[in-house]
Amino acid sequence: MLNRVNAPNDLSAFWMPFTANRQFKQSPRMLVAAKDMHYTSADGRQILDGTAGLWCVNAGHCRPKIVEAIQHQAAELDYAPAFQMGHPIAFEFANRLVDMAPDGLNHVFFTNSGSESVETALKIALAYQRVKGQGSRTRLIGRERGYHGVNFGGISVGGIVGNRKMFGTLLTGVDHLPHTHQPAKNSFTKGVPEHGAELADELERIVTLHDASTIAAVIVEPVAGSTGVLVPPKGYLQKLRQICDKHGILLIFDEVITGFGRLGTPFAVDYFGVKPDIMITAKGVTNGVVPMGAVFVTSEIHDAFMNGPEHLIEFAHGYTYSGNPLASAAGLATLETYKEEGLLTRGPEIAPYFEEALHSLKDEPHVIDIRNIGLVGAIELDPIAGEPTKRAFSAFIKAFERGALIRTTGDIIALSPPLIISKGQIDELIDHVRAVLRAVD
Ligand code: PXG
Ligand code: PLP
Repeated sequence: MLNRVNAPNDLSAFWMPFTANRQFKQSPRMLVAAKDMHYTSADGRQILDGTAGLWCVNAGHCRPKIVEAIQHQAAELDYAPAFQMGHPIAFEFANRLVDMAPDGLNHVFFTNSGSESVETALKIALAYQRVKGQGSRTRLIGRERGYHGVNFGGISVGGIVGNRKMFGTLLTGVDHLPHTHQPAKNSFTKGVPEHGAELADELERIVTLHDASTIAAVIVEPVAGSTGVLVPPKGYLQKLRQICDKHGILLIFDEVITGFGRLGTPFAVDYFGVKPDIMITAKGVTNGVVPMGAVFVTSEIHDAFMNGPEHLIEFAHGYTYSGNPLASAAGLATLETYKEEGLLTRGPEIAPYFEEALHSLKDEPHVIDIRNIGLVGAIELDPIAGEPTKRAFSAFIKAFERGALIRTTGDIIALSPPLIISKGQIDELIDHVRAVLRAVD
């Protein structure tokens, strides 16, 4: 008997992620097709994609090379076991990724998402300290307003109360740096804010409290994405690096959003000139088309594991789909598309235009701050008294009705369009936002 009590078009079976399910199912917003900068909605409208899907479709939608590569791979080798077996395309993809990654990040561990990449990175950090004979280094330091996905390690080091409070005691031995958002000092800054580098010194305080010999790693997003585009103050990341070096603590950058061109450079590491020991990526690694994540580590970390009897597994970790053939094929074609079109280094050409367009919203109703870097921007709205998030959510709905996909978090509108966006399309996107700001209560 069918375990289904609903009509064929009933929406109730799918418990949607990070969605107001009841609201959505009363008036669904369905996307049925996509091409380049646009989605097609179920009612046949063209929707300008202001968010690259969920910050992942960096090369735009349904790009021919990527589509062909997946079709070909699905027919040639659909799946191969990931443990104790290999298939060439995963190795080829890893080599190409390492070639383009910042110097020194020479090895890649494949996962299926940003969240899995985060868990993988935290486990590598803990295990690395142990194989180096520093097993007392078990603490992990995250940051307030950090987003590191939704699995237990990630929400433990993450700093979003709503994502943590329902789930018990989480990982033990975690502490948090303060976030770097200082609207009183930095509001309406274009690019990197002047004030706040000293917030990195809080790491010294945390080290003094716990002792360096107990701390394995610090994990931060170079630019916090999910909690509203918090750009690090000038000199802040450099300071974190120095303090980590001083105390033998690993530095992990979560580049799930910043990786693959979002800041106008291939990685945030390239933008800020600060190198982590472990770099977490996902999303843009396959243009979001097939789920995949990739965790980059230095040779020093990788080689530390390559000890002991050669028939033994060096690191007890991995996923059924690590290096999946379809994902690897999509990833290779994605890198080719990025390269052919120069998409990962469009910063100098397009970011200043985006910045000016975004900041032209400064005097529109409800706007209390605007922040930007590369091709990501945030417009923070004054919340409706007693009803936080409502104003931004209604802006989101109105934008969709007008023909633009934007993203909101709290009362912040975040824009992160595909990197193929033209100047005309930037104007169009900003015009939609302007009209929406004028229309919302
Ligand atoms: N780390 C960071 C820095 C992220 O931004 C993850 C980890 C988790 O990735 P997965 O693939 O497991 O979702 C993310 C994901 C939004 C939004 O609009 C942000 C993310 C995902 C969905 C929506 O803020 N970031
Ligand atoms: N749960 C069970 C019962 C499994 O057998 C496996 C993998 O074999 C997993 C979870 C993990 O799945 P994945 O490797 O896709 O993360």
